[in-house]
Amino acid sequence: MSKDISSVEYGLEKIFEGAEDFLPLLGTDYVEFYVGNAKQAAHFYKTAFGFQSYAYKGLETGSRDTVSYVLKQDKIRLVLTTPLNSQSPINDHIVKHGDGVKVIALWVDDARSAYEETTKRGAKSYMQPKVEKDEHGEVVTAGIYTYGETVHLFVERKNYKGTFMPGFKEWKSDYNPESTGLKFIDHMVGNVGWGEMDTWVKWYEEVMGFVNFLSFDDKQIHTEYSALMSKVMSNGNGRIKFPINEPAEGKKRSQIEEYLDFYESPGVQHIAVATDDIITTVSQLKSRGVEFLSTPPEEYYKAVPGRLETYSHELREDIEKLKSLGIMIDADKEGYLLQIFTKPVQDRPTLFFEIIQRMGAKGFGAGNFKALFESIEREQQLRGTL
Ligand code: TYF
Ligand code: FE
Repeated sequence: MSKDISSVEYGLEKIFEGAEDFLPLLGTDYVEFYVGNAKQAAHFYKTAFGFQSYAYKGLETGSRDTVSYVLKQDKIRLVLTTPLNSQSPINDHIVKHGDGVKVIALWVDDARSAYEETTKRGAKSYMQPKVEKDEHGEVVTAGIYTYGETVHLFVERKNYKGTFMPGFKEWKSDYNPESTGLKFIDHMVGNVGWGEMDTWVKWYEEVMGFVNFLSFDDKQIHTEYSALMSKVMSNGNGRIKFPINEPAEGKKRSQIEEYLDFYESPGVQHIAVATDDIITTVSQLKSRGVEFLSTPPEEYYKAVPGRLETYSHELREDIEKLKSLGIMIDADKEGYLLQIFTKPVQDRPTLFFEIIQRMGAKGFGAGNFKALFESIEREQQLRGTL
């Protein structure tokens, strides 16, 4: 039941009217990265992105095999994990994929039920329900595999009052760079292999009870050189949105193929984080050394006023300011959105971040796709991977 951008009915409540949601999700609980050096990665996310120290587990807390740093910014929690010896299976993940996202943790009221409902619909188990306790209460977690080696962990914390989870201690630091205004995770995108997109669309529909509420085919998403397809999956209350990309045939190697080659499997391509003041956020990120894709050309910005007029939306921000920062603008029936993309945040050209400010729009910036992909291709050109 995929819909075209121009005809889509965004009201998810309507799609779900009358239907029982067998997997009620309260939001994204956290995102866990497996990295080669969590201590240094934590410093990067604090210094460059404005995350705050939140929780820690490692040798000092009795964790002999792994160390994890939990960082927080408003509703966003990132966990950075590194193995402490060669025995940990996390090493294999890092050897194969480089640094990347292992866990997309979803906040639920009942982790046992989430595990049961999804595994009985065909999900491959990653971890059976596990109860962890300390003096602050208990957390129940359970996990299933999604694309590649990526995992969805269900986290039930309604009976927990401590910091993050049992096993972690509060992480107090004397070094506390200011927030950059990042608020919550808007969506997380997965890249899957040739011909696999519809398999995963079906998987999210059947196993997770999601709906495919937007689709972009290779006719909409292409440049002179490359193409891709994308379908957006959403849960019932619209809080969780997972677009899924698949490469498509083009004259040259698409960014999705480049990702698959370097991640050596399907995996998380980008994490989109929301701000309510993208000009301040992006100015801050840039001044702290976060690298963004190159600015769209002059003609791109010339076309923006017309795009907004089509839907009679008035741009509240100064377009010159947006242009000087390289922020892109797209509009749909409901409103407009502002977005910009970082370069990959590790040496392999795999994971990157998107900064997004929604001014009513519920789309994903389809009007920006061409400019964005051309910008990505300029990077691919430099890497010799186009
Ligand atoms: O999430 C999205 O759909 C937008 C656009 O490889 C996008 O952020 C789509 C595909 C892609 C990069 C960005
Ligand atoms: Fe996105």
